[in-house]
Amino acid sequence: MIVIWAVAISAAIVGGIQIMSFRQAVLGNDALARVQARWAARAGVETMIAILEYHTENPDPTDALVMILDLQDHSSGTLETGSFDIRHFLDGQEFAGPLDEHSKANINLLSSAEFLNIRDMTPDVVGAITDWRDANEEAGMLGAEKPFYHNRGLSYEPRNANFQSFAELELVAGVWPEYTRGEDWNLNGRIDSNEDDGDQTWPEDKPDGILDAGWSELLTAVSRSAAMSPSGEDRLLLAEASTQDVVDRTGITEPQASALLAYAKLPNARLEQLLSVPLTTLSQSGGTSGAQSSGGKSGSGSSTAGGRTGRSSGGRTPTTGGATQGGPGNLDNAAIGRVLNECTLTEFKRPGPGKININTVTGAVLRDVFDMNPKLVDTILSRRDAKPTGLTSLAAVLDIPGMTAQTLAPIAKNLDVQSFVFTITSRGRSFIVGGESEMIVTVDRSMLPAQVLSYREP
Ligand SMILES: [Ca+2]
Ligand SMILES: [Ca+2]
Ligand SMILES: [Ca+2]
Repeated sequence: MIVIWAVAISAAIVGGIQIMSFRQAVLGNDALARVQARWAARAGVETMIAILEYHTENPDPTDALVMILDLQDHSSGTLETGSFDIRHFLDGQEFAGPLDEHSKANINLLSSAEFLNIRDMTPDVVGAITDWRDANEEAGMLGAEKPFYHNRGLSYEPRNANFQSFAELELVAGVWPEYTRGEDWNLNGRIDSNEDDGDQTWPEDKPDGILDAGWSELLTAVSRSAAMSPSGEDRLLLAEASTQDVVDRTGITEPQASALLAYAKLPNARLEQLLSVPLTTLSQSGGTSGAQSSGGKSGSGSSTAGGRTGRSSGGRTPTTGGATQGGPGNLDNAAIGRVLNECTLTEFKRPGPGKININTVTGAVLRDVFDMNPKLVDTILSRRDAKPTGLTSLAAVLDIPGMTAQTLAPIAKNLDVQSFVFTITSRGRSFIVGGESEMIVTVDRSMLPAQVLSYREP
């Protein structure tokens, strides 16, 4: 009897231990899968950062796309225990690689008129955004400053400085997440299962395999300016440069360089003006505001053909009305491009809001923020995409048929040909079933080592 009992009890104990260790093994397996997935995602992030840093150290001013393509080519990878992939959605299309924040317009740079072009933006929301951003405490006609938020029992008030993140926009009076996020409810720039299943789960979405991410597709707060030019050097500050410095840096002639320096001394000089007004006209506008504005008008008012001839004949005989014999001669498009890329009028102190990269900007931004003609936008994008090296300067945009100096001039101050800040949304998977992990990391590559601006794991 005792023996039988002993056997029965031992059997029960062994059975119990077996169940327990099986459960622990499952738990251990889950934990292992999670750890492996997380490190796989991290491997993706590190790969992207290494590529961004490589191109900061080895810039190629003759190829505006080389870094973007390099990021794309390494956007997925396999490790011993898992894999990663990095993708993002923009303007109805999924792209491999990290998101270029410079493909969007920076909230901190847009004018009220540009904000109003965006769908679902109303004048009161634009007023509140402006008040949030400006340093003063005076509410605009339709705006909202501190008292507005206090009277509604909110525990926060406007920053009165630049937006630090896109999500901060949702704190502004009258802004709803439905507008800012659209279907991208977790703001990761990627389509998640709950964002593509209709109203089965929150949020409501159109289950069409396309991510419509509302304003977050158009706007960013984290693109940054940098001192770095496409050639990798700090931009040349014209206020402190000699004629020889300008010649060495841009390859323009000495008379052209001194004309450029003369123009740079004028109080309301802007380098983008070179895109629409010949250098001879600009440098001879003599600093009197009247002469300058008439110079601007005659430049941008002349027919496209006239303007183009004026520039492209540069270097030979100046044909512009005001040019005197032996004048500097106008710059051709390539020279204008080098001046815009390599020179600056303002000393770089710290990173401010970044410009849009014409090489990665989406059609949606050009159409819906800058109100550009959709046909022209299609032409710009198809021409750009057909160029294996992309657009290496803003002047190259002028070579696109249908693009005129008048169309480009008003938005040129927002445009550039390079990008510094990227958001890497890396999804890691373990080879053990069920292990998945995501990391969203925003990186600024304008300094070495690259700087991580934000990091989250949703
Ligand atoms: Ca304010
Ligand atoms: Ca998402
Ligand atoms: Ca849903």
